[in-house]
Amino acid sequence: MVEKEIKSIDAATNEMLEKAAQEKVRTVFDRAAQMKPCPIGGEGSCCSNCAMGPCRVPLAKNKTETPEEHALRTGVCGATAETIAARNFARKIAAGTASHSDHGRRVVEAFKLMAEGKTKDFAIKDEQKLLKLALDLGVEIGNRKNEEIALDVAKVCEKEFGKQDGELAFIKNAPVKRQELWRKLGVVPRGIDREVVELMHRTHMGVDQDYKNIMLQGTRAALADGWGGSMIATEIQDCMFGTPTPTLSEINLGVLKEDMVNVIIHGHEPALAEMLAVESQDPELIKYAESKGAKGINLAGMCCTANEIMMRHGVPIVGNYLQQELAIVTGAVEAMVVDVQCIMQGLQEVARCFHTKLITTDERAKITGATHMQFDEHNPRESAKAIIKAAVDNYPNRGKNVRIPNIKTPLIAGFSHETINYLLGGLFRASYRPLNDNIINGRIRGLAGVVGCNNARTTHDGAHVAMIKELIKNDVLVLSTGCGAMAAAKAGLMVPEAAKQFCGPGLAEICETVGIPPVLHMGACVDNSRILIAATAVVKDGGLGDDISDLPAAGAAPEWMSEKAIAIGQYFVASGMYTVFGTTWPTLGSGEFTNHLFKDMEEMYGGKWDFQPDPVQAAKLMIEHIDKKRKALGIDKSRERVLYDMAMRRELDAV
Ligand code: NFS
Repeated sequence: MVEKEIKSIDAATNEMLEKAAQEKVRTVFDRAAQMKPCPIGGEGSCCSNCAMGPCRVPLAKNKTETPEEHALRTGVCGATAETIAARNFARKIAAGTASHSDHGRRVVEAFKLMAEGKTKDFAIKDEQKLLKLALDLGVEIGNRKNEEIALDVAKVCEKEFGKQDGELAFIKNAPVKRQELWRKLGVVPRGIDREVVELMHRTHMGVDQDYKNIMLQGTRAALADGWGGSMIATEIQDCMFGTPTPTLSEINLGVLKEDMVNVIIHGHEPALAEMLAVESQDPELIKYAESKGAKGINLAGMCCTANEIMMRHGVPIVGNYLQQELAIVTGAVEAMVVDVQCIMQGLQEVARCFHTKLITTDERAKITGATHMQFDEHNPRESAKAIIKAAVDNYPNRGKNVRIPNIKTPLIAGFSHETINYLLGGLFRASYRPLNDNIINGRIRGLAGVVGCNNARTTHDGAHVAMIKELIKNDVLVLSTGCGAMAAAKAGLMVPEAAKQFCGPGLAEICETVGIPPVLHMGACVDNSRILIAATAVVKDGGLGDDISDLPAAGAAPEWMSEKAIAIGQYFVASGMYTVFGTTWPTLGSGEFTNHLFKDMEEMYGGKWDFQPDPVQAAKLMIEHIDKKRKALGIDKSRERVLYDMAMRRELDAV
């Protein structure tokens, strides 16, 4: 792990950290400084799966360990370092898959209520997408009403979770060659819940004790996330809330308003956020806010929920994962409304130091000390109204110590697969052709997905921004989601003007011609499924091989921290993508298992894991991989020609 020198590269974050220190408010940054990570757990060498342990099998200090010595280094039950590291890694995949998929399930439930007419506040916003989904899922369209079609779509999706055999429906969205490979290896998921349950079973004490076999099921569960739970979440959300299109908005703590009631929606599932976006505009509630002395109601988003409502409504983003407590430190937040995932318990302690009300809304995620206001999916509008009213009522309690950093950055987001298709090909000839052509001719060197969290063990946003800058400088078009996308946006990389300032000449030219930023914001973490779909669309458009593993493309999560990131990484790898993580690597306690992930996987899937905490070095590894793929495709020469053009152009510029 790289020792971090500064806490954040973001000025607004640093300003609020100073305020927190002055006011003696303890945040994640202080807790991280105080709590040293456990080195044995950190490398995946601690097994607490039974009560004979926890057993620790740290990496041998002695590099010349003999096989006999190695065999003696086991847990009480005899589990080897390999088994222990693989179990721990696989359990992260199970938890990550469960999180994304339980989110997907909730969305399907709301969609079903809508289709049955049991909730009047949601509707079908993207009819085209609904019909496409119906076709994909074998649901009859005919002359039926949209609601009838939607109900059948909901029922098919619902079954995907509990299916016991067969194959997940969206597996068919992958390139044919990839599907065949998965079938050959026996990793096609049957049902989402089944794969998670089986993985938990197989990693229980005394079950699967062959790391390669454990990882086959790990892969199956991860695929059930990327091509299952996450993809269902994205597709159904698009149907019900609209498929994102390019939207201009703003990001950073400076989007909070001193003279308004500030409501932050934080978490992941967009149903409540959608309603809050509508209700925060309600004239009666605004009047109510005015009666309390405020100028209005300012809704802003935090973490992945922020991505969801910003892409669909232009609602501004307050910040990413490591900024959640700092938003409260401004002293200007009346309510922090949370649902599930990436919500720090530390929020409640910070909220206690101010007037902020921390409101939990989901029965699956309560926080001791917080106020619980259950979100009722049958009556979403009423739930949203009640929450906003509670926030307004809290406005008069605001203290004197308000300071909002005067820092915010514009961004354009909303690059769904459909939007990219349209932007490149136009409404009637929507296609990825221009993208493929420009990859083939070398103006665009390749594609990179830079995604994932922030991590308090490394400089906030630092690795994301350094990596992305290195990539776009080298003509790699970046697709981004989650906290990574927010880091890029804050650094000014999500506006078309960034192309000229930060990109290599080939990528700059494309961005300027099409009018897009060099870093395309594709949404929240579940929307990594959009990256899979985009990669498949590139394959299908032709000229760049016949599988995702043939593409000059790579993935990365340079500041990862959550188990969801491991699930995402594993489905990227199993989909054929070279994937490099930063910060720390959780299997280093077993050289053999790490080798399995870093080497064997490439033979199996054409994609593999890698670990490189230095973000610029990691970007270089990604570029090396991209160049390797260009060479295999026989398009490396065209790239050389472009480089030659570049040199000529520089010479011309110098004259
Ligand atoms: Ni995804 Fe990481 Fe959380 Fe979103 Fe941010 S921390 S794995 S990016 S908010 S899920």
